[in-house]
Amino acid sequence: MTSAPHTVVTGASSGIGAAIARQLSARGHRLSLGARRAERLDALGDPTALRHPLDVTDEASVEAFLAAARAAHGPIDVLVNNAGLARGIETIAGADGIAWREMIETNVLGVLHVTRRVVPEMIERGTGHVVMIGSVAGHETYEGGSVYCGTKRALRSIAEGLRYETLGTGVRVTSVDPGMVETEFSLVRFRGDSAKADAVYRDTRPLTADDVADCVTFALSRPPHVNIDAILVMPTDQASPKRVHRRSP
Ligand code: NDP
Ligand code: 8X3
Repeated sequence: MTSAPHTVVTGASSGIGAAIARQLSARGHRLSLGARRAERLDALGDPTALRHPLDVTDEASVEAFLAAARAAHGPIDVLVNNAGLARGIETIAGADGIAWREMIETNVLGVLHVTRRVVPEMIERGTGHVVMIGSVAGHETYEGGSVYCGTKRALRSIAEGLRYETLGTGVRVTSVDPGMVETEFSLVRFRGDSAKADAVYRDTRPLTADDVADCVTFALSRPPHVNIDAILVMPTDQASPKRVHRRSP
């Protein structure tokens, strides 16, 4: 890997992806940033970064994004699979299946669409690092979250499989699995209902997007013979997805 790695971050228009982009920009990475709301990528303040529309659920969009990334900065050294979402808290019995498709297409197939187009050149070059942004939800399931949790559990399997498949090639695979992080995540989950979203973070102290970006930056900055397989990072006030300590206001 060169001293200025070419790093792709999916879903860099908000929250954790934006924080990762800012931290890696400060560390001199050459960035390719994608999201559907591409206009937001300008706000990250790195004029040298490629800022390009990306919908990870659309294979043509993934192809166009990666072609633009390679044209801008050459071969990809680091891929951060961050784009993802939860939609709703319906039970299996109460769901209509539309949100399931969106979550599975984004969080599982979206990651696969990007990863399968990037890993071959990493194997060929004998270097590269793939980072998955998983979740505590991939470790413990909760009512109303079975499909979201299932997508994040799938990511753990995909990371594990990729680690076996790239063993001996020099490619590294890391999963960063956070607990509650205050971002737009809950606003998206509750379809713009800010009262419900705010209640998730009420009277407690969630992680910040930068806390998660710190973990990514740490994993990426280890020497090439060190692979951080997984980091499960929680707020001190959270013991599991639904066990959150809240202080009296
Ligand atoms: P945000 O909603 O703030 O950010 C999500 C990002 O994903 C946005 O940049 C969004 O961009 C992007 N995204 C969503 N769908 C697509 C798509 N189809 N194609 C491209 N980009 C897409 O939430 P977070 O920052 O919190 O979420 C980032 C990751 O962290 C997700 O994978 C999430 O599951 C995970 N996570 C979040 C936790 C939390 O509590 N916040 C905890 C554990 C994990 P745009 O809409 O512009 O396309
Ligand atoms: C997001 C964390 O607990 O809302 O991945 O599922 S949780």
